[in-house]
Amino acid sequence: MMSTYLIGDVHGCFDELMALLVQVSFNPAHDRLWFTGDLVARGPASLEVLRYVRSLGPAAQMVLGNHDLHLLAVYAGISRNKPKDRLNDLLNARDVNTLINWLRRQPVMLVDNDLKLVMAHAGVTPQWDLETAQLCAREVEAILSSDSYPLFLDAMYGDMPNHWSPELSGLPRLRFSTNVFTRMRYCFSGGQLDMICKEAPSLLKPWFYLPSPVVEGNAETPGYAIAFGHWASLEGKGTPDNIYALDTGCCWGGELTMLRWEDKQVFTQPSLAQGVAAVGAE
Ligand SMILES: [Mn+2]
Repeated sequence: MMSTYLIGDVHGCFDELMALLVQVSFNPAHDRLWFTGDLVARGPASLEVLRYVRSLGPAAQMVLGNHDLHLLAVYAGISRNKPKDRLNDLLNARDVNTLINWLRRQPVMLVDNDLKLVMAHAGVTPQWDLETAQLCAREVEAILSSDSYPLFLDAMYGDMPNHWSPELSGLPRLRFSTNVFTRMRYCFSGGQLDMICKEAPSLLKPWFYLPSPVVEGNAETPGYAIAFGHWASLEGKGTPDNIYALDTGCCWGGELTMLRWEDKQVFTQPSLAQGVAAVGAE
């Protein structure tokens, strides 16, 4: 029987990923994996993780995270390669060009209409219904997979605009969408994104505490569940029904979490790294 496994931020923790897949006797001929993104950076084996996930072909799907986009920007010469990201093996690999070109063609949002399930690295803003989210995802994916993707990578950093409007266009629109899919944590009560605070001042709420048209559905569209990563300090807890936080900070000495969608059973693999620093925020 086929199973669908949703896996939180791997961040180069290849050994922990393998241990999780052994726990459930993962079989790429029958099962599928959905990754919340941030496959790379911080952990010891980003190169091995990318090679492995790519090698699975249609058995594995992922959404892009902020660290995946950062890797693309480093490779394009737009961002600086920081030693703490531990990307040198990957950047110097003989197949780096293949891996980068594969990575930039991955989506920022996955939708399964049978499972009624949506996945994005950071989440989906409550300012969007499913149709709008899919439109905005396709726009980001189109430019990232095109030849002009360095232009987009150069313009994607920045915190404004922080409020959705269908009138947004061009690079500001792409930047808003990218921030939603890959960086968002808190929103103001009107749904505007706050891109600065990692702690919660009183005016801010986690995005998933605001009513979401995606989760609630409407007369024409049923509600969908949302799975996301990105936010390790949640420790996978505190989200409403039908919203699943899957990043449990493996690269910070926490654990790698995997949710089997069909029966909602959770599998975890503690970090195998020795002497990892205290749990970080990203
Ligand atoms: Mn992450």
